[in-house]
Amino acid sequence: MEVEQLEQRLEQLSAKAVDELGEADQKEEAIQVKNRYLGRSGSVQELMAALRELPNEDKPKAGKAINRAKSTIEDAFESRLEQLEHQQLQRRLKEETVDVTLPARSSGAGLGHPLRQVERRLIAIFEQMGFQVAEGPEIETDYYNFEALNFPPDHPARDMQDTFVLTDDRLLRTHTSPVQVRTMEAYDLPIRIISPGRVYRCDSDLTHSPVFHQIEGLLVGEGVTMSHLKGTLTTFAQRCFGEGTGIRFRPSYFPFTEPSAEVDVECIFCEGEGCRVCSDTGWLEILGAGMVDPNVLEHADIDAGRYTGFAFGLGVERIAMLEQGVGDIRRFFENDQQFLAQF
Ligand code: FA5
Repeated sequence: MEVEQLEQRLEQLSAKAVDELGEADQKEEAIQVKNRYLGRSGSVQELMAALRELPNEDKPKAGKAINRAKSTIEDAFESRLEQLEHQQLQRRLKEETVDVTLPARSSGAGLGHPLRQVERRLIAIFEQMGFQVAEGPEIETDYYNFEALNFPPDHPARDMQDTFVLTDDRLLRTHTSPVQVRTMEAYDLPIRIISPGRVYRCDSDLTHSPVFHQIEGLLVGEGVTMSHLKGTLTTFAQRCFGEGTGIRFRPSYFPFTEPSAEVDVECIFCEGEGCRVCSDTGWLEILGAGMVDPNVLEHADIDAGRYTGFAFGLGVERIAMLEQGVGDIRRFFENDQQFLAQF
């Protein structure tokens, strides 16, 4: 090949490369075009072989022509890349335009869960009466959940609460009453505590949930009587449901209290007249209570001849359902935003 021919060929190649680069509309495509011309086995590189065969006096001229072709293609490549990047940026800016004049989207203020709201209010009422909050574990031993509360092994009273058993000795507590024993063991008398918390039972229908919340109350000291229990619960009912709300005690049975009672409040919907909610009785059951059984005091090494106490346990969901007119307890645990946003 003559040097002039080589020069001409290089001119053609670089003009073609510049055209092809101009048409590449992806960065990858432009890189491929560049490699096709300038890569190790690219078209320009191939002409190096022809250069070697030229007479020595023509080589500088041919060398210059090759360098010219290379830099033309390099420059075209660089400027195409710049263009493509600019185009891409423009496209993104267009797609991601933020209209700062639009009104802000409101995310809504967060609120406590309805059960938590009720629980906080109940706790506050008892705190105003001088009760302190105590806590206990949700995974309990058989001893604290049953035995120390005067449920002997194999006693039928254990069937009053369907228990989730974990191992021979561990279970999910079925009530907050184990905190009574734990507190009596840990603190000096007199004791005046409430213990709010989650409890578990194998139980599920409109008014029963496998996980629910109770608030336990315990007061132990000298000269504590049933009338103190009645006065405390009457004050609680009036602060919770309104002045003048009456309560009544119905005889009941719990292994850890003697005597025991179920406590009803006057129906807050019909004020005792009788309605659908209270099944025409005029009363709604809200808690279990009683005088701490001497056997329970003895389990905690308390002299039952000298000290007495009362205890009560209420269901938080039951009160929330009453106050908020919720007919199905399971609604509280479904985390349905529409349901929760009502409270
Ligand atoms: C008890 O759990 C006793 N520990 C209460 C107690 C404490 C009595 C201290 C005496 C002294 P009971 O099983 O009745 O008692 O439950 C108390 C309250 O928990 C019930 O009145 C009810 O409001 C609520 N409750 C019981 N089971 C469920 C359930 N599966 N779902 C929702 N609430 C429940």
